[in-house]
Amino acid sequence: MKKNCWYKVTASVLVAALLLPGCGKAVNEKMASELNVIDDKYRTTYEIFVYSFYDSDGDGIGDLKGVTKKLDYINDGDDATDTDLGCNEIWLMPVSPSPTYHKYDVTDCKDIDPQYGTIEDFDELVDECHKRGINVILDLVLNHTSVEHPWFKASSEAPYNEYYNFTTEPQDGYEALAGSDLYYEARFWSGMPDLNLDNEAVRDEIKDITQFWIDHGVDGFRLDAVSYYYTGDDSKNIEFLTWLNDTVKSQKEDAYIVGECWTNSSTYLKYYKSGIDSFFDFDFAGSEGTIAGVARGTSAAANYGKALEKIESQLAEVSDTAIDAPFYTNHDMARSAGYFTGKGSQDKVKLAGALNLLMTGNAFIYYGEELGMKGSGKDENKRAPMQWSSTDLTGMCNGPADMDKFDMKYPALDEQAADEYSIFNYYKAAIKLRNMFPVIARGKTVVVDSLSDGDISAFVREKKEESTYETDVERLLILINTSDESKEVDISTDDMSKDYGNIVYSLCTSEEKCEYNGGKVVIPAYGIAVLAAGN
Ligand SMILES: [Ca+2]
Ligand SMILES: [Ca+2]
Ligand SMILES: [Ca+2]
Repeated sequence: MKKNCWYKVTASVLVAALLLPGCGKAVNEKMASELNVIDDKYRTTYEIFVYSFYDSDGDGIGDLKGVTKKLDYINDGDDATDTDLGCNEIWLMPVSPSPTYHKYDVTDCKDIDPQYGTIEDFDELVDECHKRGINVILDLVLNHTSVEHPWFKASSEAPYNEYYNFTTEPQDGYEALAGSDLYYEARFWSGMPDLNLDNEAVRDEIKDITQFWIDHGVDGFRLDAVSYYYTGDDSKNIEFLTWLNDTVKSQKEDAYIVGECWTNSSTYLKYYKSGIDSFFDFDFAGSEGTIAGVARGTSAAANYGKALEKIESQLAEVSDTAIDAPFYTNHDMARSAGYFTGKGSQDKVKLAGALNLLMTGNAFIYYGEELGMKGSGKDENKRAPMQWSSTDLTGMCNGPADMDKFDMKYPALDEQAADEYSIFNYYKAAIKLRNMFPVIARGKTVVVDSLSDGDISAFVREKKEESTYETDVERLLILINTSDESKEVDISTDDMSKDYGNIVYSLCTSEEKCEYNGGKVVIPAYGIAVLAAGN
């Protein structure tokens, strides 16, 4: 391991500099300038529902100019500042014309919904992202269109009669077509007819659509509902995804593609055979996933490390280009504020965020997750307006019309930004940890069994042998305390971990910090200690 200057600074100074914004400014700046942001596909991606993010023109609906205005919040492009979150990719939920607020039923896949702005606004957003080192991936809805799409409206005649799936008999997943004796496939809702993806003309249209957005500068795509392409037929889905991956990569070799295959890992692992870079890791996500279970304490801390080791080895087996796409919550899931109740619930919201951001791969955060926003029940509630401020309502969106009225559990951004122990500042510190050490996103996990138990997850994150990126730190020991009390972990007698005498990062939920003393690491309740070798 090469020596570098900063981690020889004493642990206590580092801890203060990293975790107390505004404290130890000189060291803070030094640390920030040491960020190792690598231009590859192992990013930290911020999912944005444009409708509810930031409204630039006062009509109450978020828009593309609004996202552009708020890019400095996501990443200001300057490694020397850390007022920004530090994400380096955004996923825009659908932005094309649509009759609904959520816009997953598209009427023109090669345009921008007028509620969101114009294609010029889109070009400007992409430019401004790229200036800041932020990649842009766009939601691509290929399973279905809107019933209002001109193709469906013309589907009584050639060639559009073959763009969709019609039958003469009623069957599961089909809807009666008004004014005819036909039924059309519509797996989600009568307003969303499924496309016939076997049709060559439909595939040509898709090729045009991906080329259109690549010409407008996007860096990749998020694929909606891939297991519904051919409902119930994984091999046909994989065949289509292989065609799509080849098509997009021939248009843009380094495009990043992530698919939504809302199943468990035994199914979505198979989909990696298609060559698609990533599939969302649903096993870890949501109120019943691995992350929430470990944070809640209903699952042993040790299970987190074990689950990481397992998914990483399964991914390595199925493909040598597979990149995990961990996430904790998204627009279809209840928000995290409601996952935990009682004592320690805010600590658990924070810890869960870190368990997501400590995973290997391209980690995703859903807008507002970094504030512990609330929202459950109907979908509209999960897509509430971003809480910029509760006093200055500039740019505040109205949110979906059918959203229930409810109060947030935690304060808005301006208040949280000023509180060094807020959920927001914790998330920021967790993203910074991810940016600072390239092995966190790109390495592999090796569990330290002898130190792992119900309360402690202990593992080494190390650079994979075949990896070529440059890093000064090739190995870290990560110790996570998921319990509600301080724990002392004796690493001095364990062969795998005894050489890690240097706390390089301490991610804690309160003013208490991790400490190293003569082979023992003291970790506060819900705290995370990150150690490098040496002392
Ligand atoms: Ca607007
Ligand atoms: Ca910055
Ligand atoms: Ca389908």
